[in-house]
Amino acid sequence: MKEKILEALYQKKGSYISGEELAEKFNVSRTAIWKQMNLLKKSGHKIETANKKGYRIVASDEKLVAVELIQRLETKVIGQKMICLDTIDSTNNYAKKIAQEAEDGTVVISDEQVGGRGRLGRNWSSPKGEGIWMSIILKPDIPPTEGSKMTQIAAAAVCQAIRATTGLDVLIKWPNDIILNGKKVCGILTEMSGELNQVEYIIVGIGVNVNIKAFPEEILEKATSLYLEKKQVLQRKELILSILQEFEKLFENYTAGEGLASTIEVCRKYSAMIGKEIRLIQGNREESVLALDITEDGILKIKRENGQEDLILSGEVSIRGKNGYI
Ligand code: BTX
Repeated sequence: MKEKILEALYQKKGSYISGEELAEKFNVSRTAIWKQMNLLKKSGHKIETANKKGYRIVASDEKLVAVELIQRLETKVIGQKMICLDTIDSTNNYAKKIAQEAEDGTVVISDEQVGGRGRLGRNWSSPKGEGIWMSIILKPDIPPTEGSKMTQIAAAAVCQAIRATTGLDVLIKWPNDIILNGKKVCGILTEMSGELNQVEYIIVGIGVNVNIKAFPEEILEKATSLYLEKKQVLQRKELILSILQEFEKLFENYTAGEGLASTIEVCRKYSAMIGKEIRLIQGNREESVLALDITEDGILKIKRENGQEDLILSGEVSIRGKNGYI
């Protein structure tokens, strides 16, 4: 009931809807509507009441609301089912719990993560209301060996979305980071479940530091936010919509049999590494190599100091810039 009323309010796009109309629509009393409005207000929705006019919703960026986002989202599948949470350990964990029953393309977003995860058990700082902490559940008909390509698709999508909505010159640090002025502004964590030759589901976790004002001491040197670089508070909703729309376009190209061509075009164009000397860390071996290219399959091609060329799969290595993070 609450969700349905919320949907009706958002459909009015900020205009008033009377208590009477709502009561009729849902076949309940006006008092019942009034009670539901109070519950909605209590859970953080801004609803204005005016005599004779009724109720209207005041959309704000502070509250991420699934029905509002879905109404504005221009996609066919990605995000058409969406869950917005106030707080959670990790949206990837939540997505995993619901993945088997969830529809393909379901998106889980949380205002805050208290156990946000990076790769290899690392932490991902996810303060309340200041970032986009979301996971996309995918159920593509592909073998698990293709899974890491979803990271490339997500990286290209986030890179294009940030560029389009903010004008900031973000770059992609292969395989899973988006960087801005040499610091990490977004990280991607792709996880998978399946059998040897068939994926059951893939979860693409995306964390974007949007309006973070200050970072914890231990990541101060390597982390930044869009706010800190742009010196302006940005609308998370706009960026969420743009990321999901870009993701769907690139993902559709991939599933339509085009391979990763359009994704790799973006990854190459906005690469933070191609043509640069980087530090390649494999286990406890560390060496300086030249990043040559990203292949059509999303694999990094490098040249070692002895002239030997090699292909590096994501997940095998850590990469640092010659003098620091990148
Ligand atoms: P990663 O392993 O490449 O990066 C993790 C490292 O990044 C940490 O060890 C820390 O040094 C640094 N770090 C931690 N928090 C931040 C931050 N907010 N900004 C910049 N640097 C940071 C990257 O892993 C993958 C991150 C994915 C996060 C998303 S959020 C939604 C989804 N749910 C979830 O639990 N994870 C994903």
